[in-house]
Amino acid sequence: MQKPVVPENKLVLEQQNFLHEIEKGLLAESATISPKFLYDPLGSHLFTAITLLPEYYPTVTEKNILSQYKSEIADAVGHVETLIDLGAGNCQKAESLFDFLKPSNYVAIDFSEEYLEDSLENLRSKYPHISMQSIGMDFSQKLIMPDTIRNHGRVFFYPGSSIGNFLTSEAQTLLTQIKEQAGDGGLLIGVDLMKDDDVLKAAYDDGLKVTAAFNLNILRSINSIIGSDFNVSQFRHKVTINHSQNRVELYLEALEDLSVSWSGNHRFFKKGELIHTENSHKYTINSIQQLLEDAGFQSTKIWKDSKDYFAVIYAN
Ligand code: AVI
Repeated sequence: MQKPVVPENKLVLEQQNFLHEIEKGLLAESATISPKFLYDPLGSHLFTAITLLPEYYPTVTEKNILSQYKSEIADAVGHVETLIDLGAGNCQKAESLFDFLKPSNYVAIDFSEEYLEDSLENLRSKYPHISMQSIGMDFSQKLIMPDTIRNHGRVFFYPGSSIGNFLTSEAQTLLTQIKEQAGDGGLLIGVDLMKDDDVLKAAYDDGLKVTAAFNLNILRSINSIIGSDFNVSQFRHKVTINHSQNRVELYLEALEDLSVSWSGNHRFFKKGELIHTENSHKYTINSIQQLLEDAGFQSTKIWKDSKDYFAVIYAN
């Protein structure tokens, strides 16, 4: 399968935007790297590995909710002309909806297009009656659907509580854009709910250290984008639970005094200094309903697991 052709000047512009964004984060007093850079090809595979860990409850819990309530969900969602999968990754979650939502078209959107096309190639042969399209898009910046996608019967699918990786204001902006783009359709979204610290700690700092590798890999991802010389062995994975913000926070902590350089720039890190790499917000039913309502959604239907760990919501 041929990869979509991206004009070279668009790639150069994208690289330049990323360079500015990364540089700004690295040079800030409290250094940050956007979590979107976690998902280079290796990072995407490491994330898939995380979803298979027994400690990482969100994936399996969401899967069970979708399977247990599939007929209720199908009734609530109704006709699906186009299923639009935000952050599709290996496309497996969307595939599990095909038999009960029965979309005519499937649009997979993700940041890492290379990984996406590989995933879609398998799906096309399994579901020849569904027309499929992949789009490489950083929808954290702006969600724009191509004109070729009919605006009738659009159902957005945003599983895995990925909405939780945005700051509340950013989540609000994205949900508002989804509502605008959904038209007469809606949004099927998975959200992680607030729970005890020990469950969260285990999920984000697993015994096999897969999440540590996923987090540390962001430094390699950054090296390949801006030509920096981060050495992953000089950092460790650190997880904090921020109760005032209702979120799990991921950091990389410098294990020694060190310096990192890239294209004429550099940054010193003192031993113990942190780079903030990710937030994972956890919601209450009220807080997520409020976000959806503020984004313009008028009604919500909610399904949860028996432990109240996770919720799947259809909003329209
Ligand atoms: C993709 N996202 C919802 C995951 C989460 O749980 O916030 C990313 C992740 N980071 C560490 N483990 C999983």
